[in-house]
Amino acid sequence: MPAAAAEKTTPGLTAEDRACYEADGFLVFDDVFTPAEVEALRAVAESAKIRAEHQARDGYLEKTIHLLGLTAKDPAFMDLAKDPRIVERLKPLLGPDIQLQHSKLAAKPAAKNAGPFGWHQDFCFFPHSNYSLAAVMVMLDDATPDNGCMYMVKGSHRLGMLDHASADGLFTGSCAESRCWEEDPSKVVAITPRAGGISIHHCLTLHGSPANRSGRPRRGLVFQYRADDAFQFADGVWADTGVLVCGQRRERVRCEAGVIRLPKTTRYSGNPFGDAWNQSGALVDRQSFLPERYRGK
Ligand SMILES: O=C(O)CCC(=O)C(=O)O
Repeated sequence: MPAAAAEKTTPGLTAEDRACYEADGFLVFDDVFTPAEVEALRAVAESAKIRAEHQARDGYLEKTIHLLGLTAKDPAFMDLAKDPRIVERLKPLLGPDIQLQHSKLAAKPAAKNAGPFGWHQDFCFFPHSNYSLAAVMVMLDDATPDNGCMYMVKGSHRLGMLDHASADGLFTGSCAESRCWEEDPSKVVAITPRAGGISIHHCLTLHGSPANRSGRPRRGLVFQYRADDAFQFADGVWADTGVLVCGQRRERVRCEAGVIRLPKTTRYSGNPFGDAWNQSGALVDRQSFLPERYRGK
């Protein structure tokens, strides 16, 4: 559907949706995209170029692979990142000015019992000056407990940043505070949108996904969004980091995050805290930030 037509008919969130997000830290919607749209997205995800990149990754048959910079790989993914059916649902949560922080294909392999992904809070990977960040997963396959759907801990977005460090202080990517999902199993919810459905979760919502027991792949397209006034403190920037999906750049930073532990990793050569100080990736025209008379100098 052309973006302008969709915008007229696309709902945002109801008051009930907003109350649920506030209380639980996540939302699930089925039938956001039609079967034909899902089919078209699957075809792109299965294209020779993306398949080759996926298969070039170490352990792709056993591990969940996250192929980052997805919107730069095909315009269909950039269109999806900006689709009003997603963006209108985000505006009540993040405000009118929204950027992409990253995008990825999240592919859990078909091999039996492959690809468990540990409990974590997204924000701890890429801390920002405020918590106005939310991730959207668009399912290309039905998400089920059998194929390693995500699980989320209700209300965990109100726990603040949890410990994700090893004893010697390196960021591990997995939460070390198991009481948060073990203490009260009634708070642990399977997130099961069908293909074409989406989930939206807060950047502090504790989540993870177990191994795939189904023998079939489980693929989702993940878009991490941030409010324009959220300033990134650590981790990488990808080609599409900082791409504006709606509204404007206000060139303001809102600080509410308090004390933040920076994730120190060995992933980046030279800088243990990543290259976030750039704030934007190669797709963003940095000249556009400057007044006209300084551009091209
Ligand atoms: O692909 C998965 O199952 C996990 C995805 C996830 O947790 C994330 O992207 O933060």
